[in-house]
Amino acid sequence: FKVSLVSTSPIDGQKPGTSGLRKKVKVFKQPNYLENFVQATFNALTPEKVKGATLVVSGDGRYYSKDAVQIIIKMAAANGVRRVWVGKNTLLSTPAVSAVIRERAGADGSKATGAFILTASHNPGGPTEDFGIKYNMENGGPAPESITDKIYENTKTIKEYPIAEDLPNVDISSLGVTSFEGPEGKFDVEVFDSADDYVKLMKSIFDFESIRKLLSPPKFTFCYDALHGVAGAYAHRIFVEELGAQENSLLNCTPKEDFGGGHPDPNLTYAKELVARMGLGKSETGVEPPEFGAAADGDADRNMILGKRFFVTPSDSVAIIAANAIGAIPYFSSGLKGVARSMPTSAALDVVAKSLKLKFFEVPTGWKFFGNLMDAGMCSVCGEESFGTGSDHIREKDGIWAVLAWLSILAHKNKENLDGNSKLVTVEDIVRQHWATYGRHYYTRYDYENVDAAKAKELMEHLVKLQSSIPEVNKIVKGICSDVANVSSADEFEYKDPVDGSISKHQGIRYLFEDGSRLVFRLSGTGSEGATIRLYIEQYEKDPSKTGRESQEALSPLVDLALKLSKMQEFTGRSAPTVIT
Ligand code: VG1
Ligand code: CO
Repeated sequence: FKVSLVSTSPIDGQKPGTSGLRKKVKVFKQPNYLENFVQATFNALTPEKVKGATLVVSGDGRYYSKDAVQIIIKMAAANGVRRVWVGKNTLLSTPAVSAVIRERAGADGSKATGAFILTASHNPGGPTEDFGIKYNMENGGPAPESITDKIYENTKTIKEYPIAEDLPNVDISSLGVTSFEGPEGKFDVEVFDSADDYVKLMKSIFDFESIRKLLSPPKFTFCYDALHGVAGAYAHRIFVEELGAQENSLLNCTPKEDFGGGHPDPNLTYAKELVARMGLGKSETGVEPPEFGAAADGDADRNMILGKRFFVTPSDSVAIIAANAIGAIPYFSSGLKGVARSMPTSAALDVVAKSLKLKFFEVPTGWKFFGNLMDAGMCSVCGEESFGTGSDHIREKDGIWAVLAWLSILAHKNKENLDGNSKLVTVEDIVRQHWATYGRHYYTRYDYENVDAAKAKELMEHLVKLQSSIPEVNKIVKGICSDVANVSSADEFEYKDPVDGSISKHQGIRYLFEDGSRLVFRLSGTGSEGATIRLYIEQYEKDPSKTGRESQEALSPLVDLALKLSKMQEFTGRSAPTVIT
């Protein structure tokens, strides 16, 4: 192939957010839009990460991925990349990409040094919906802010990019290597199985035999909903072939470019079919719900865990996994190096860390902050309130890993109960037992999506201004509601990375109360249009006789306070949030 230089000019708005660049497909389809971002990324990397390097390019298979992968292949070739690895049909979950970077070796021993992940995660897909792209580094984790800042700077000055225009499109639907000869030598594109490396890794972490026993009929029943995302490319292999689950326990497990028209976000609002099956819908289906249910988002890094007629709050999920990991999961048999959560995630994990005397870290929202801790051997298990849970087996959150972690805990607790008439320990039993031991963190998140960006900014500025006088805040608080505790401090969260000393400012507005309750306000960094305001509300209850309340009811005084304190309706014109989780 030949290399041609195409001249281009900067395009506004290519700043990577919490997890890469996410825009409407029609924005990505503008001339040079994708190309500029890809070249800005190549230019932000050190030369040895490009020239002669091996790169992974794949994602959740959403609409436009098949075009994007061919463009990136042609640009990689022109930039002197030696090999591009593509999952069959461009399918690789985000955790699988991380695993492939860390674990996979080519026939000649070659290893990947980075990846372009093509996904907009839980955002809908299709011609009128979202596409996205992000870059992951040699450790398998998202590029740190130092790199994403450089990428953004490069998008503002870009003048040209090289591309191998005459390189034929590669058939990404069949496995194998296609070799080309360019001005700088050989260039290979290898299409490989999307699941092999990931399945191998999962088998090295968990005791598949004990989970298989749990899943064998008739006692324990199971259900998994991939919401037509890329998790479907793994679910059949892992749950049915390896672990013996019934075929009909899989819902929406065929990956689709538009996620079947749905919103591939695993929560009680969007995972409707699973919610109904688990007995959490508005009306009962008449069929006894399974003991365990779970769902994933588009790129399979998120998870929702459900028991029979029971929802597990993600902040509790990571705390429960941390509290039970050591006996139940072989990977952790020698202990946990430490645990971490994102700032808005509830403090349920903090209580476990304290009681088990584990190192503990609180980081800004977004998985990239956990990676440094893990690379330094300081953290084994971590999680976010946004249905993200994971461990140091890779450098991304991992939806299927979380399901296998829960199944391992259930298998461990039910070792003696699978035969005969003894009662099973259920998901609900495990959660209630956890609350009895550690206390309960009532938790909810309100999202106001697609709010006018200027108004959202004003609301945030109003909340920051209020923070300058705590006595003034408490006067307002008492005027709104007399039975909440006093605000003890308020700030904007700032994080100093304990490994590299880098500082991230303005990571969310916090109001902290004397009884441990918290209100947190942030603007989303993953939307593609307007602004999304996230409001996180948390209240700690230590008294075991009071941990069984309905969460929205328990939190209603704090919710009311948060809405009035922030003047939510006044600024946004919204009387209710778009989604409550
Ligand atoms: C959201 C979540 C955050 C998560 C991020 C990426 O970010 O709040 O916890 O890490 O999405 O997840 P934001 O900035 O919109 O609040 V995913 O599954 O979209 O890669
Ligand atoms: Co995701």
